[in-house]
Amino acid sequence: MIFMATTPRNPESKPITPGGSDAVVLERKTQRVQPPKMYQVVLLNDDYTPMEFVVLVLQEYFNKDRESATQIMLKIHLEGRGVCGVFTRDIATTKVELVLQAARHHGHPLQCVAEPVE
Ligand code: TYC
Repeated sequence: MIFMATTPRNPESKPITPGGSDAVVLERKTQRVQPPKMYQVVLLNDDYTPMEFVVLVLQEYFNKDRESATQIMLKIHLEGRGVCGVFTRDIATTKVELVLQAARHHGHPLQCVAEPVE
């Protein structure tokens, strides 16, 4: 008898055990892919870093246009901190390192952290 390859014939829907009736058949488990945990990169206010430097950082490392970079900088200046972007963990920690490196290079005390998003 010839069966079509795409139509398994197993009317009693018992597990097919090629190795004989005592073979172990593992149930197939549905695999679900979870979205990655996300991290927000936060800039902190201080009294010494020039406003212009913070605006440039937001444009350079967080792809903000001049206007939204200025708004975010002012929010940080007034409220103490501000979110610059949300990323996967590796991207977020890399951005923090790049910002800290640039700040140190220019002699500014600007602080930047990554924190998990709830
Ligand atoms: N407070 C700084 C000043 O008055 C400006 C500033 C803004 C510094 C944001 C850090 O993340 C910061 N020069």
